[in-house]
Amino acid sequence: MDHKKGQQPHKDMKDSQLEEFRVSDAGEPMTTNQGVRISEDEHSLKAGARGPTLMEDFHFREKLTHFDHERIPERVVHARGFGVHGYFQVYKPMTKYTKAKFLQDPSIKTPVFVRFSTVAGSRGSADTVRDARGFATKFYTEDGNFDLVGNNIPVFFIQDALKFPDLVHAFKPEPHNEMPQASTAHDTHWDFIANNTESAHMVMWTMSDRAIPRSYRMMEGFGVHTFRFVNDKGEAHFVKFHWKPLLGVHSLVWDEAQKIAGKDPDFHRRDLWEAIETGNYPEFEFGVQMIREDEEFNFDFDILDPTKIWPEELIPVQRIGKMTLNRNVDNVFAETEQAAFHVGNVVPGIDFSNDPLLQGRLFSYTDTQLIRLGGPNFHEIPINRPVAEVHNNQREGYHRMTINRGQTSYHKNSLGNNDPRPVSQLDGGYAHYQEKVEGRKVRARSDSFKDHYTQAKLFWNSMSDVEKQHIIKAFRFEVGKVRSKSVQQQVVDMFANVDLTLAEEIALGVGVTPPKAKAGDEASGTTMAGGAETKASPALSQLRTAMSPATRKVAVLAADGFDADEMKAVLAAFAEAKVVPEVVSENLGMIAGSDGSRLEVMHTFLTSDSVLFDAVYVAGGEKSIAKLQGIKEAVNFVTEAYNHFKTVGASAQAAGLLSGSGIHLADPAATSGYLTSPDEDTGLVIRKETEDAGVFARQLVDAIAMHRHWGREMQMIPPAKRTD
Ligand code: HDD
Repeated sequence: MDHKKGQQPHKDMKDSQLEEFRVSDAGEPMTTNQGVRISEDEHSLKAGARGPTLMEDFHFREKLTHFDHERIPERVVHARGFGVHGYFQVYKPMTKYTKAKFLQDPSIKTPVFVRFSTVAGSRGSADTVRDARGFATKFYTEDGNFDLVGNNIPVFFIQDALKFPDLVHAFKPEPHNEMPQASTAHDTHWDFIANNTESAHMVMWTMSDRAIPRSYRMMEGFGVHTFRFVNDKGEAHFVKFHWKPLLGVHSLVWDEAQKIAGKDPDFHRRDLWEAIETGNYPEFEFGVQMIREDEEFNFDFDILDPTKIWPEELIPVQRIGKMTLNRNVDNVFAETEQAAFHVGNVVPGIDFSNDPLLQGRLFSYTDTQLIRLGGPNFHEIPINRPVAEVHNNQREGYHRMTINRGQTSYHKNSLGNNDPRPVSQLDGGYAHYQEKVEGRKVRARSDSFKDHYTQAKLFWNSMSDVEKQHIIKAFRFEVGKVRSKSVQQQVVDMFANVDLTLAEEIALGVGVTPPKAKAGDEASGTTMAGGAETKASPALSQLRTAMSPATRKVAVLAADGFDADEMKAVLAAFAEAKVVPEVVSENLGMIAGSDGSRLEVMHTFLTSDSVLFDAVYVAGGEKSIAKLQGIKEAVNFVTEAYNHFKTVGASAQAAGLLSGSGIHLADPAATSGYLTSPDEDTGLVIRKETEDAGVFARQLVDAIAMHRHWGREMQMIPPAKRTD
């Protein structure tokens, strides 16, 4: 079970440790929890078939008692989440900076367990709500567990952990009526924001597309806080941790996200589950930004302030390793629900900084597990066990699994040979970094934390026009749902300190007075040196992210009589590019192509929906197209994909169907619809009569790789509102 001394961990080590706890019931007789075989499981024991149930029915009592206790308290935040296994490999030894063993040897595969989550919603809430996403990674290293408990947003709402309960009370459903679920679009949240202006920077991120990711596989992860790397000479560097998805950073659009919440509330977990089941393993590169100890005060932000990023252009992210997620859990409760992450789980070579938010988290995570997992032995639950051996004098408590042998359970002792004994740093003993600290005991915050707007502005300045439009709309939606005019006005006045146009647009949308204050005025808080207000950090825009068609889900709309040659060429191009096609038609079963070949239908227009796909391909073939054109849901399917800026591929034969969807091909006279020519739209891939099916298929794949075709959205925005 636990790995033997001197043996290095490998990626299967956690798996084999879990193996001891796995149970298969296949072919086994049913028993009670005492192992007594059960002969009957449908009728309780009664005095006569219509008589009272008897207390002595031990099977009934046990089954009901267990059922009554099957829930544990959900996480107070991040209640809804999904976990998967994988492994991590470093690219090159990081010995110069850290002695952490899992960051030394590129041949070692360290097992990991990752839990992705939303923050605000209950355990049964929808996946696609607007929210930050948790990105918590447990590395089962040779030196013990290292937990990186981060988010997909690199900053946080508050600077001091003492305010965390207030923040969470404000964004959770309001206490008097428990509404709304999994949403910050309500009065108390925005009242908190307007009265706690340190939140400005993170709010810019939560109102951006980052808060509606397309997939857990397509979002960045951030450790948020400043940590320390410490090498074997005791030298330290400040470090920030990053996860960079190889598929790039991609998002949903807001209308789509809301509809998916109803059509498939499990959208993100299904996406992750299916990707892993089909061998499309999500991959994330591990990045570090490092600052020398003597550079601590060289920046126009305080590196201890968790509401600040270290702009990548200033301090580059070095990619030092890669994580591959390749195994789904066997049982969600046993693994994901019982996983206990703790930002304080560090290994030699990794240490903390004095970030007051981080320091407060060090208390909260163990405390919360005590109530959730019912006692101090939660580290013995299979998913939480380190692969490193555990020896100490801790005994007893609820649900103790280990049977510790021997007479002594204290240190120091003579009766037990003074074992287990602390060891020196050379033997792997953890030694805290010896930072010199002095000060008065004060309840105060450093002046260097008082700039609340410069980086919020940096974020805004770094957005493309289309991203800015999304932010404006998100604010209008969220603040538009606030009932208090006073709170709405406060929000508008607050964000005037970030950008005046942004604030004016919000004011217009929610019907309050446009702000008078200008960004950069006194009211905007202390502006730090460096004139950062006008700067941009290009790395913050999603438009610069990696583009790939791989694992994109495409709805193939087809009916009997589809063009078999075209279909063959398209499916071959999809397979080569790892695009995932799924056939949608009127009924389940098989459909026949022009050459009699048969294709299985995976979804109908009732069981599926346009919002669940990344793109649509309307198969060629006059008969098939004519059939689809007569189905209202099929026409709507295409309309919606188009309106969500997705790739739409079709043959020119489908002009009638497309026109019903508001897409008019090469018809300069068209007055409705958004585009008149496919040439203007990178996402409209139309196969002309004579065009080779293979060429068409490759163009389709290229368009799918682009993810969205924002030119279409900019055309949809009335000219007066366009910022270009
Ligand atoms: Fe937290 C859970 C991330 C601030 C207290 N947090 C939790 C999880 C993630 C984060 C990803 C879910 C872990 C899992 O999947 O089980 N939290 C963050 C980040 C923060 C942050 C990135 C700011 C940088 N958290 C934070 C503060 C406190 C907490 C300031 C309290 C002082 N967080 C908790 C908690 C949770 C938690 C109450 C709830 C369930 C749990 O810990 O296990 O202790």
